[in-house]
Amino acid sequence: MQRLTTLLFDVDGTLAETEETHREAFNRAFARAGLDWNWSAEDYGQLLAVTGGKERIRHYLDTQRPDFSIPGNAQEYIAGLHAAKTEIYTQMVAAGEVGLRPGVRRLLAEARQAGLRLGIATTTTPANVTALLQHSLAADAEDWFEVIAAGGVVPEKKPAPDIYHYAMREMGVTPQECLAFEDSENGLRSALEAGVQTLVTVSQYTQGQSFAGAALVLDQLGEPEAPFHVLAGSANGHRYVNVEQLRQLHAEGEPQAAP
Ligand code: XBP
Ligand code: MG
Repeated sequence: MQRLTTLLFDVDGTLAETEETHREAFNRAFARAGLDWNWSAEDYGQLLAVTGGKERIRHYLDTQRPDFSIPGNAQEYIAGLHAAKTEIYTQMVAAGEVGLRPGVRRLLAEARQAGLRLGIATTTTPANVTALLQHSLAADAEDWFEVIAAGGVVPEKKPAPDIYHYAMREMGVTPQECLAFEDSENGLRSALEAGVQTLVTVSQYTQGQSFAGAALVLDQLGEPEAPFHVLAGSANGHRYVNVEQLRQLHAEGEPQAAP
C-alpha cells in the first residue's frame, strides 16, 4: 500500500450540511418561475437518489409531472430553472446560512500542516463550491485545494467514478495514495469504483443508506471535546478524525470492491 499523500473531499453533506439549503433554493426558483412545485423534505430525500440538480429536475418532471408541458426546449428550460436555483443558493450561502460540519475546519488545517495534498470531488455546481469555501471556510480557501472537480466537468456524475478519476488525473496521484471523504451511498460507490479507500460521515439525508465497502463509517468527523460515534469499522481508539488516525486507517486497508 502506498503512503497516504492526498485527501479527496466530497462537498454536499460532507464539508457541510447543505441539502436543506439546496432544497429551499430549488423551491424558491420554482416559485420565481411561477410554478406550483414544492419539494418537501420527504420528496427531496427521494429525489437525492439522482445526483446533479438539472438531472434531479428532469427526473422529477419525468416521474411526477408527466402532465407538465415544458415551454420550448426542455434542456434549456431546465437549465434556466437550475441557473436561477444556483443564484439563489449561492446568495444564501454568502449570507452565512450554511456552516461547516464538526471537525472539517480543524481536519483541513491539520492536514495542510502535515503536508497532505487536498482535492475536491463533487457533483455540485462549481459556483456552489466557491461560495461555500469562501463564505463558510476562508476567503482564500479555494487555494487550499489543488483541484476542485465539480459538476459537469465529467460526462457521468456520481455514482459513476468519473469525478474521482478526473480529480486524481489533475493531481497526478494514484488511488492507492488517496483517501476519500463522502456522506452518501452514491458518493461512496463513486470513490470505491475509482479504487479510493473511503471514510463516510453520514449526513441528515443519508441516514440508513448502505455504506458497504467504506473503510470507516462515522456520524461526524468529531472534535476533541465532542467525539464522533463509530457506526461501522474501527477508529483504533481515536475519538475524532485526525491525521494520525487517517494514516493508520489508510495503512490498514485496500479499498473493498463495491458490492
Ligand atoms: C450533491 C449533489 C448535488 C446537490 C445540488 O453533490 O448531488 O446535485 O444536491 O447541487 P455532492 P446542484 O454530494 O457530490 O457534493 O444543484 O448544483 O447539482
Ligand atoms: Mg455528498
